[in-house]
Amino acid sequence: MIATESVSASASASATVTHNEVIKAAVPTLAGQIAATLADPTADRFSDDDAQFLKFHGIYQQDDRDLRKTGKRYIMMIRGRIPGGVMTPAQWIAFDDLATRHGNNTLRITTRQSIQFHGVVKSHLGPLMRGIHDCLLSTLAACGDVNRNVLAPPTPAYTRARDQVHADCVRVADALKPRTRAYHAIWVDGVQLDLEDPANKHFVDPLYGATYLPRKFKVAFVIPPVNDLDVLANDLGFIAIVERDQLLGYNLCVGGGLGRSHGNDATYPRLADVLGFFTPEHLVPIARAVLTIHRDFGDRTDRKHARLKYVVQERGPDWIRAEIEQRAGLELEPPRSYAFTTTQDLLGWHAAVDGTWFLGLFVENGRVKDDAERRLKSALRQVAGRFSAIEFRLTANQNVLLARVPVGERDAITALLAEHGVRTTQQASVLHAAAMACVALPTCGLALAESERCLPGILDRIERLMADTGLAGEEIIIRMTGCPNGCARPYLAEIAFVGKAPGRYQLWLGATPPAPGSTGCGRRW
Ligand code: SRM
Ligand code: SF4
Repeated sequence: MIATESVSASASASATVTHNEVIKAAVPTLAGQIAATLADPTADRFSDDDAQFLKFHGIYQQDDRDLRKTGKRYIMMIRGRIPGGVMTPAQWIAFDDLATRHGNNTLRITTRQSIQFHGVVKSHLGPLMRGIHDCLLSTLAACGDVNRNVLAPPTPAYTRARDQVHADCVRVADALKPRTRAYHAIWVDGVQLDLEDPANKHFVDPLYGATYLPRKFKVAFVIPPVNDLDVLANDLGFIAIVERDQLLGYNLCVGGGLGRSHGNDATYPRLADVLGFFTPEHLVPIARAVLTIHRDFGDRTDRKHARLKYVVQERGPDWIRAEIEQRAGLELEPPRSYAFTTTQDLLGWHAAVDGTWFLGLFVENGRVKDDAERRLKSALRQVAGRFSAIEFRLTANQNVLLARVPVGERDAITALLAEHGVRTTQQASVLHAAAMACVALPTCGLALAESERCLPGILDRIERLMADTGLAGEEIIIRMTGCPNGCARPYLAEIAFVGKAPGRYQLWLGATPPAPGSTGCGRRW
């Protein structure tokens, strides 16, 4: 473990910075001893410091909590970096194969349009990471104190404006990517980073500096009236203002975030402030400005108080607006009007404006797997193999859209899915279709209670209650998390269950759709 004293002089002016700050300052390449441990067949885990560096590479060291009574069995979770959630069929096949060969035979679509592998033991980590690289995707910066996967509207309309918003999402994701060469050295070349090379020896990231951000940073793009990714829950949000298929620019939103801790009222969910409007050419300078404000003003002494939302809350929207304007070299215009009408995905078959079709497929809590009756994993694998010109689009509601489907191939896809027990109409009741649960047990080290594994049964019970009270078929957005960190965005649901202890949950009620004048987050009861 890196000793705090040995690096404190270079770490920071303050002696009270967290250990994460100390190790980042000591190893700005983020290489640590990862390659050495990876090559050591006797080691079943990485050191605690390397586990922190691994996050920047998109990897979490976990243990199977169902097995804890008989000792710790170390496993890894690996999260993809997939801006806007768009994958080719070839990439889907590669991910499917990697999950089968190296993971727990499931793919987990996340609330940020990505895919997670679970249950990967250390000896399988190298081949899995290499496989992701070989299919032209990456996991760099999927976790860690950096910008995370950038969200974009999944609905495939293929209009000029929508394509531009998607391209902007990719542009921002690239601009905010960390530049360390350690990722390539370890996972692609399979070697320890060469620290004799001056470029590595004296490496400091040009955007992030030596100590990266105080905490994670999240960016999302949305196109009203659909807010299918909860844009105001992000550190930085861009609300596209589109008129007659022309992207006029974006309303800039800053300071959202949902994480909190039980019994610590200094931590709270917060919706972003809508600060102003700007035209598209300012996009990257603005994104960099907001990120560097977090870098320079975020709290590096307390990781529970380190998100940008606390800087915005404590210094106020006028301060942050002025700081952004100064850093990006522009004056924001007043926000343009917009309205959100839904947060939900379009399930079933729909026509896109370019004449192609897309199919929204319900994935219960994002878990792509084969059950006895519904063999979704095999079905999607077959679709990807047979229809190589289509597109896979992951949604932030944990579903998948099959897009760019020529009209002539619709029926063949419907039939292939049906063979695997996957319906394209009436896929789920309205309650199940609108709900989300985070991963929680058995993999999440922070879970205090079940979530993904128990929400479906709870929804069934609520549905029976609703039928008894004459409310059958009403859409109510219900979300559940195994702890207060908020990974399934519970504080933005109409009803939320937030785990406190095994079998015990806080009840949060009444979030309203994020919109100007809305009260936003739900309230605890
Ligand atoms: Fe999350 C930590 C899963 C979206 C707030 N989140 C975790 C970890 C990595 C647990 C850990 O640190 O050891 C979870 C891994 C569980 C597992 O076994 O897979 C985890 N978070 C997830 C995912 C997979 C939930 C899901 O069911 O889909 C989502 C992955 C998104 C992605 O692809 O990047 C996920 N996490 C979110 C969101 C929702 C969002 O971003 O829209 C939030 C709330 C928004 C926010 O960031 O404020 C969220 N996750 C957290 C937090 C609280 C951060 C905070 O500010 O306090 C933690 C805890 C932490 O970072 O220390 C956390
Ligand atoms: Fe784990 Fe808590 Fe996130 Fe659920 S909300 S995945 S329990 S950190």
